Amino acid sequence: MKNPTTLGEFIFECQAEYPEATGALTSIFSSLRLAAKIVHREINKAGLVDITGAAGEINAQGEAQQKLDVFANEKFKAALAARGVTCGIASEEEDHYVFFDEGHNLNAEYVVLMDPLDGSSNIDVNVSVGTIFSIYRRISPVGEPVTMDDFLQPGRNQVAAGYIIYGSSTMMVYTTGNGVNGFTYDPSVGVFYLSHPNMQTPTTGTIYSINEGGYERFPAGVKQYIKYCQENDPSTHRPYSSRYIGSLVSDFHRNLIKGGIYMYPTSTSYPQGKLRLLYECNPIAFLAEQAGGKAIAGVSTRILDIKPEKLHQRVPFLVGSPEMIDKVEEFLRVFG
Ligand code: AHM
Ligand code: MG
Repeated sequence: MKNPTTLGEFIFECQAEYPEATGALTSIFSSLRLAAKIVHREINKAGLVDITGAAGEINAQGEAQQKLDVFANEKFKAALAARGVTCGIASEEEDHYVFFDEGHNLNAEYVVLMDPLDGSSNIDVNVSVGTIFSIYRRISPVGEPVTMDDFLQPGRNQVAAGYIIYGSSTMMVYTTGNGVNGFTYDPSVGVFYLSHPNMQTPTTGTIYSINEGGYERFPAGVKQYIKYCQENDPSTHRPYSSRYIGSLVSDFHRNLIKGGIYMYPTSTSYPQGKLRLLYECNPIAFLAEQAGGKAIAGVSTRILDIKPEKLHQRVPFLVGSPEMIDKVEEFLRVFG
């Protein structure tokens, strides 16, 4: 590739199209980019823990080793606080939201919600994990402490959202509501390059992703849809392939590119669903829709229209190629 566009250049060019932009969002992306590089480095040496010491142990330098999800939380939080453009964050790793009350952050307009390291149980076995983020404009007055209402906004209010996938390559994929773009990290130069411009998901696909071990506990409509996926019908390319990594970012990323459906429905084990609305489902739903896909919690329930009631709220989550979401919705409508 000749003169590849870097993530920094891309954001700068996008900002230039909006003369009224303050550059605050650009700074937030710089923070996320920096923390992503640090987490990338740390994840890539995770396999050495048996040599250098596991989480909770003291390493050769006499420092306590942190668990990687805690480490990622601290790095993203610190990077966001340092730029003075974020007034508060909410994170899967924090029970309550965190108010940044120092310096310019007091007058900042944005809040960031994140899952700093989703799927972290996969790290021990060298499987891809991800960071998920979601950015909103605050609704409380600038200069005052953030309030819970700043974080409990419906997903359709998101200004930007994205994820970092720490996979065979590390990538950042994000949207600001104007399409989805993906950037691949070159660790030798420490730069993300635009590798997947204007990502569009296929209107249908041949992959379904669900933890099928829970089959007996799923709603009837989901069970019937799984059976539909498994039926033999060459004219609709069935049976589909079952692919489930157990790492939302990785499962979604694959389906986004290849076409497919990801489901984490309600079950008797998780009556509300397992995944978290604010920092897992909403950002992924925003990306899905921006790429031409759909994301629902159930019949006629668009994820981005749900009014959140609490920070760590769980919801059932079905996301993917639009025709596949329409099909599962039909089954839910008929069988419940
Ligand atoms: P986590 O936030 O505790 O890591 O859980 C979220 C993860 C998702 O990445 C993944 O899709 C799902 O949980 C897997 O759950 P399960 O093991 O029940 O299939
Ligand atoms: Mg998570």
